[in-house]
Amino acid sequence: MQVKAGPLLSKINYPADLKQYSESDLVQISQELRQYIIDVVSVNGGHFGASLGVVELTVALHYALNTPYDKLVWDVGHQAYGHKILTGRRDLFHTNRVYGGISGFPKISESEYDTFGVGHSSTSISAALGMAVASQLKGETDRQHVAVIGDGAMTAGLAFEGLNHAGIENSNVLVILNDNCMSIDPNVGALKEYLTSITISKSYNRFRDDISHVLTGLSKLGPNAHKYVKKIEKSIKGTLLKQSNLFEALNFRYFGPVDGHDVTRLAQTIKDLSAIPGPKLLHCITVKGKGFALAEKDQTKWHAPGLFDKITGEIKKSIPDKPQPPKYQDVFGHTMVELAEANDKIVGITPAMPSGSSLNIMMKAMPKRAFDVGIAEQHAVTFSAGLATQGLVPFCNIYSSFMQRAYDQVIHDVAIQKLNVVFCLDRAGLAGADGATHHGAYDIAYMRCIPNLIVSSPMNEEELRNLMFTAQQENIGPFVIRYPRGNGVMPDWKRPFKALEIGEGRKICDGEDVALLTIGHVGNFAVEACTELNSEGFYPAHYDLRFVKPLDEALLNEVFSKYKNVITVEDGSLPGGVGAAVLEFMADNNYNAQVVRLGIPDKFVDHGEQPELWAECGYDKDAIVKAVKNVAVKRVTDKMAG
Ligand SMILES: Cc1ncc(C[n+]2csc(CCOP(=O)(O)OP(=O)(O)O)c2C)c(N)n1
Repeated sequence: MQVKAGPLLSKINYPADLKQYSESDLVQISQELRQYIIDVVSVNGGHFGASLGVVELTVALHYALNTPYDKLVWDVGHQAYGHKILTGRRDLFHTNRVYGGISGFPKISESEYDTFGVGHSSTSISAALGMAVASQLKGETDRQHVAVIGDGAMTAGLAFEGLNHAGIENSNVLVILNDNCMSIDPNVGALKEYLTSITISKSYNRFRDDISHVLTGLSKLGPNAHKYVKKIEKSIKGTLLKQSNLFEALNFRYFGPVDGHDVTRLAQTIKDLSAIPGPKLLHCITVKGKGFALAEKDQTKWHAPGLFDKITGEIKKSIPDKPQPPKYQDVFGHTMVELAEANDKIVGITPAMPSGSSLNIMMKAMPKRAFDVGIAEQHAVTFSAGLATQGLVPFCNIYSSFMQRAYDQVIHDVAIQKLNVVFCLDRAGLAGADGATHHGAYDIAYMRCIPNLIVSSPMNEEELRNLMFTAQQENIGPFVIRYPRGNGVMPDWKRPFKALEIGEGRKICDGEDVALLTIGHVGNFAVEACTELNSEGFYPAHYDLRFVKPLDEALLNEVFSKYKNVITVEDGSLPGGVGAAVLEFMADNNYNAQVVRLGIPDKFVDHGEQPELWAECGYDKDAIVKAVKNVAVKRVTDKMAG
């Protein structure tokens, strides 16, 4: 649905149009931009609070900088809606995150203003530094390079790797720290406490005022003005900063904290900072959800609230007429508490996704035994490994795509040492509207090649519970359980626990001509497909592998002895996936069957609703029906003929 922009915003297609306005118009432009985001996101969905919080910063940046010549890099990119609207995509914004529409994150192929593709956090400083060093090598010394990074994203090791390097390269990098004290959930850790302390400290506020005073006058003083700033800074630095300011200690010049909602002052400050060479950090204080009262109040809920009524703030939820199956993540969350009540060795770990993973259920019930470690996937894995060396059983819950960050830790810290860490990979498979950066497409391929790992995937809620129960038993070794975003299939999911045999799959139904081999939730697509096929006279067999590693060899021997056609179905990449594992088994054991593999092809899949993407990739119910009909023989039974 197209939404009408306000009178000033409707004339801004690109930053050049924004620059036609005077500084005094920036407040109204910000208001109109904020309203436009509210209007569209309320009917279209998407991330919300983060973009509202940086409206003024976005306007100020595009007003003060010369984008796209100057390079503006957004961290994570979930806050870049205002940026998209001001850079040629206002009239496309209603297609944000929609199948075939624009991406919910900056994307190089979408616009020259999107300098770097994002979705995962904490890349902006390294990327901006790379651009800055390239400019230096090319002699483009007038070019600005700005990384906008949140206090949540700043907790990651990668951000510090970037700061550490930038501090010794004398290149033109401005890091804008967008400090709203929030990650998706409240931000955690000592860095957050440090940022709060410098924000409220009297000396820093005095320093801030001195600096802003000088900076405000700077543009009037002409090209040599930064010399004066240096002079003043120097006098303060010796006594106050170097010893006590983290960023100064890393050779950054620290400015702030400043009010991130004062658009005019921000624009002036950014202009002034452009005249100062070398690495700089501007500490902006903002409010996540700014300008939409409910979003300011419950910032976690309004991070990505879904559709809502923009007047009443009521979040729209369809009310089902019968009990619905739960989300897999909630089954994980509740089961954690149940298991941990019975086994005091169990602890829970999440890197900054308490509500996204539902570990918050355990954090509330057992605050001492569940840890949010910040956006720090590598640390989450090695921290879990450390816990496991001492006999604890850590359940480390990481979204499949974010686990890509911690691959070496899985191998080096957990698998080689055969430690009892349970990895619960949420959002495995195609994740939906977040798109290519967030699809959990590769975990089967990258996990199944690691020795000592058990890799599994439940077909439903009961199986998830049983896999979790199995994984926490003594000396089981490293154990991966992958499950998708969204709901399972069992409204009545809370069944008693049952230990499963490691590497044992199960037969769902016998059949003729062709066997379907599935792993995980997509097994339900096969069940639906079989129901439809049976009604049309096709009778495929169906097996749920349950384990990717070790594979159920007895089951596969049965399949290859009985069937000359095999169809594998997985919600993961075909290269290296379960189908590939089945082919390896077939070749290694001298079987000779026709194997068709359904799953995610060798390409990056864009955003859309999950069913749209399953259909695009060809492994939804219809695709399975089609694949079976291609190879199976139709039987006309008495029942059908009658
Ligand atoms: C590597 C990685 N881990 C986790 C996430 C999930 N995630 C998206 S936004 C976000 C919070 C970011 O907080 P912050 O940088 O402070 O930005 P804010 O939302 O507060 O504006 C998290 C944890 C991610 N995008 N990337």
